Amino acid sequence: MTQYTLLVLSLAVGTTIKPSVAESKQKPDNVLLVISDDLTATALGCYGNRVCRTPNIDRLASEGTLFSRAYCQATICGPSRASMLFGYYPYATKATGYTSGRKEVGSDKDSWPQHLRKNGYHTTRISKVFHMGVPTDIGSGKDGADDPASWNETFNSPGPESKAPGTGETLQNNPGRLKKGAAGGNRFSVVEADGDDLVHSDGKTAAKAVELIHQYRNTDKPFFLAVGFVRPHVPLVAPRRYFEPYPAEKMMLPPKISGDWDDIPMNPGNRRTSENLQMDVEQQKRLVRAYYASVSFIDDMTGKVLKALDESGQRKNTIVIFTSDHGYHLGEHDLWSKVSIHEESARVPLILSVPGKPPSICESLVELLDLYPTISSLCGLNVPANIQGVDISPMLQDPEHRVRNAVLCSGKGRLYRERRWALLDYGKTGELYDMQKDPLQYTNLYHDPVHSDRVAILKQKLKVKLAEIQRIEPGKD
Ligand SMILES: [Ca+2]
Repeated sequence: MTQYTLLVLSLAVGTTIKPSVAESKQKPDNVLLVISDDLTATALGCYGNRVCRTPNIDRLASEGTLFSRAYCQATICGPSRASMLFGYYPYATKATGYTSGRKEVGSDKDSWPQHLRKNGYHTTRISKVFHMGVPTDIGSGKDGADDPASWNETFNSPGPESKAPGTGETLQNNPGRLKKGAAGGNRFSVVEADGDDLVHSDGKTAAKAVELIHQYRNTDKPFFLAVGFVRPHVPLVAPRRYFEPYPAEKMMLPPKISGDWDDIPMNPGNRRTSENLQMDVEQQKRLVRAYYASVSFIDDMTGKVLKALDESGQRKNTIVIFTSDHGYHLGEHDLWSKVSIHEESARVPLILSVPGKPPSICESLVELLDLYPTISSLCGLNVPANIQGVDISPMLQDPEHRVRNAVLCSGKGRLYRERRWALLDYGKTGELYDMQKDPLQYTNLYHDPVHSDRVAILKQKLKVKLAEIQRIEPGKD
């Protein structure tokens, strides 16, 4: 927990507590949701990364509450976003594919933005909030699996993705680097792009957000503005200047532990490895470099959006949320990408900056599902009784506050993660980690006789949890 201790110290020394919002305010707080795509918390400075440059997100964290144990409910885009936006575990909705979740949830339920919309908010989506295919829907500028009932207005941000002019390369399945240029599609391709931010989807998204934020200053309604960035989802395409701080030869890879794979069961979630992607160490370092460049790009775009909020005078009455739909592996256990339910893939960055609340770090277990009830509560709205998250707003005042003993995440398997123990359940086999002694998950205790009772207890708790949440409760209130 050293990185958190450092951040606590810097918070204690460097910041002051913001004054409370006046009780006589005319309208409820606005809500700005910034959601990145495939962004692992481990890439952010405020979560302890000392190489990747994320000054804007770090500043937001220093002004708000950083949740150090926040988890997604699915380690792939569509189901995670459907879960977060409709307030149900994927086990309840069966929304597990290319979907917004609307079809599975039904027309009588309100999404989170729709709930705000029905209560007087002007709701806006820019780019990928519900699921969109990257790069397919981004290249064509399509809506993806959107939910029109959620929004007053929507804007897409088409971008060239791997067709962007610049220096391209294909990192995966390219031994000997015989293929030149950036291959298209959903794969580890990189473009150090010529031109400025506005060439790209995320540059356009930030510019539209800035324009709207200034425009909303003069409106009577509060706004819910959802800003979706598509980086660092592959292809890793960003303006050239974002690559410059990251020479490939200086990139560090996670330690490669001899025999690390011997106690990890083979399952479909572990399918993207250095071995089957045929990436040598240099290619792995070039991937980390391009990922960091993509993260710095969306950090810069986040900074532009926050600056507009400041300059338009609306920061003091706007709730800001920064998060991602799931995490990502950058070579831990020689794994890459998502789908795995190991820590780096299941944990997400989550920062809430709420007017009147002091900066803090909260280590309580929280889920992305909790955002819907939490923001509803903070906006003074009722919390629909049928949704499955929990209001975590008391944590903003009291970081020791707890609402759950475990989080649940699905991928190829089920993660049941308590504060100390993480059970990765694959049915007949699994993994068990002591997250206090082994936070990087190197020693699987699942088959250790010393822990057989613990495995049985955790599996039983998981079974009870799954039984509790497997259906959508009727009604809205
Ligand atoms: Ca994603």
